[in-house]
This record gives sequence, C-alpha cells and structure tokens, in this order.
Amino acid sequence: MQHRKTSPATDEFWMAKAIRLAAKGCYTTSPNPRVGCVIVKNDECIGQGYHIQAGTPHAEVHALVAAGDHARDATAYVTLEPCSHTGRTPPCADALIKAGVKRVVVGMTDPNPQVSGQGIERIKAAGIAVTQDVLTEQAKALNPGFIKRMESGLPWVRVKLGISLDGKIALQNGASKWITGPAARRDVQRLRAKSCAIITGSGTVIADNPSMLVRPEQAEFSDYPVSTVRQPLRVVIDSQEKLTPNWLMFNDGQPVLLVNQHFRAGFSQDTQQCHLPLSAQGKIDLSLLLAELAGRGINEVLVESGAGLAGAFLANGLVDELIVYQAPVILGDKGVSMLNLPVYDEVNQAPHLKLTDIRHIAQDIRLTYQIVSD
Ligand code: AOF
Ligand code: ZN
Repeated sequence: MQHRKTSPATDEFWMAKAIRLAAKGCYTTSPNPRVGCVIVKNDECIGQGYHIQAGTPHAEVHALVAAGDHARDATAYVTLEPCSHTGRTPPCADALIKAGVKRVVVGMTDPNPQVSGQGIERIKAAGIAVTQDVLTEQAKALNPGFIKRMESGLPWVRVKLGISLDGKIALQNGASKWITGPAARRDVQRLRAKSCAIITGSGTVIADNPSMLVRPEQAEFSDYPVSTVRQPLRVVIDSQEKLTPNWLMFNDGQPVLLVNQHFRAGFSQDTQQCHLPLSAQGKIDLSLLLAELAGRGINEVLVESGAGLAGAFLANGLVDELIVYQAPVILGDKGVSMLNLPVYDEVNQAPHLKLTDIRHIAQDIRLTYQIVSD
C-alpha cells in the first residue's frame, strides 16, 4: 500500500488549539487576560499551557517548561502577544528568545500599554520570525473585558434578563420565581462565574434578598481544572441609602461593594463602600461607577437587576451585550416590562441590537445581543 503524506497542519490549526487552552482560564485569570500557548516542532505539539491566575506564570512559561530543550527551533503559537514587561512575572518575550524558538505566531497584539507591540518588537530584534494576526477575531473574543478596559478604561458590560415570551420579568405583584427553568438558571451561574463583578440595585436586594454568589454545585464546572470557582465582587447600588446591614449579601463573608453617596455605619468588614456623586435625578452616575470598577481591575461586569437599573445602563449607552433568557410563558400586559427606557418619538432613536447567538437551554432560549452603536 502506498503511504499517503498528509500535509502539515496550518497556523490556524495550532492557534485554534491555543485558543481552546486559553478558554480554560475563563473563570480564573482576571484581572489578567485569558491566554493560551502551544509549542510545535515537526508538526507535533511538544508543549502547551495557559494562564491560570494573576501572579502565576503566563501561558508561554507553562508551554516552554513542558517542551524543555525541544523548544529550540520550534514554533510558538500564542493567543496574545508575549509580554515585554516585568509585572508580577518576568517578560515572556525573553523566555521565548532564551528557549531558542525560531518562529512566534501571535493571535493579537496586547492592548496593555505596558506591552502593546513591544513584545513583538523584542522578539523580532532577536532575529526570530513573527507571524501576526492569526485567528485574531477568535483571539479577541477570549478577552472582551480586558481589551475594553485597556483601551477605554471601562469594563465590558453584560445585562442579563430572564423574561417571558411577552418581555415581562415579573407579574404585577412582583412575583418572578421562576419564569425561566433550572437549566437556564444553571447557565446564569456560569455567566456569573466568568464575570469579575455583578452589579445590582437596592430594589432587587429588597425584593429578593439574593446572595448573587456563584453556586459551583449548580453549574457544571467540572470540565474546568480549577475547582475553586472565584466569587465575583458583588456591587450594590444604593443611591437612596435604603439598605440596612441585615440583608444576606452583607453577612455571608464574601466581598461586596456598597455604592452610595456617604459613608454608612454598621456594615460588616466584608462590605467595602464606594462613594460617588449623585446626578440631578438623584441617581449614582453609572459611567463613573464603571470607571471606578475598571480602576480596580474589573474586566467583565454582569448587571443582574430590575428594569430600572438595567434600563438606565442601556439608555446611557453603557451596555455591550444583552443576554436574554426567554421562557415559554406569557405573563400578560399587566406584568412588569423588562427595561425602563425614556419615551422615544422615532423608532430609530430606540436602542438597536445585533443578535450574535441563539440557543435552546432546555425549555427556554438564550438570546445574546450586542448593542449597535451609531
Ligand atoms: C502573556 N501571557 O499568559 C498573560 C499575559 O502582572 P503580570 O506579570 O501577570 O502581567 C500581566 C500582564 O501581562 C497583562 O496585563 C497582559 O498585558 C500580560 N498578560 N501576557 O504574554 C500571558 N497573562
Ligand atoms: Zn507574559
């Protein structure tokens, strides 16, 4: 039988593998980005790795350690430009140069101003070939929050809504348990877990006394190697200072940030406070809050609130993504509508969205939209 020679795998093939590795850091890397790396020689993967947690080695270091001396003359595939700075760990560009790789393939340049192109320059200056922009869109999709924070000083904002077929989030009397099914609620656990912060309002706290914690036992995290799922920072907006220290969120030993105008006495040590000025309407300025959160290294934010706060984020142009779980139930025109928005006179003034994903989650459907900015 004649031996058929298979052609070598493409740069895209290996970069796709590096992207899948990076995604394993989905719940753990922040404030750092999710990064994956594969080292390839003679069309074979000889080392792989991904960034797990800030302060621990970067993806390239894990992959180089796995490859050992074989890394000499190999090709390294990295989803994000290797770093050139000494942060919590030394520069990966230097580690790749020292290991003697002969080519580096990069998914996207690092938007971190401490790096932004300098890692690639340093590698080129050492006489190593660099191929850029391989599967860039997919590489970018790993880190919407890190990229937005580095480029604009704001986090990536997702608003999550659980609605009926007719766009209601509750009955007239406020009853909302449970519109969506258990599988959709488990999916929300994953959404929470990948967020650095969850924003909610005093109305939701008073109505539901929620924990807003990630309940790992409810979400199938077992396909992820790090079993300790990080708890996001819970951010509670209390413009009117209605909340007392008795609500569950302030007493479960997990981090929570109370946002209001003045210092409030009586809250436990786990409750940090952040004081921001109120607008003319007596509300916390949401863009100032987002800038404050970005300053604390928050990349991705999930808004889980009532129609008032979610509508305010949308009306102020602060939302990047809307994630809607729609249940097959009709609550009727007396129900509570999903978003409070200003009165528009023309359809083109209303927010326009682009549907980016749609899937069945048991009996419900999950719709993901990006906001179309004009
Ligand atoms: C990489 N590979 O796996 C990661 C990178 O404080 P440090 O030392 O962890 O540096 C964090 C910065 O390094 C981060 O903001 C980003 O620019 C880069 N992250 N770079 O080459 C990695 N996690
Ligand atoms: Zn690095």
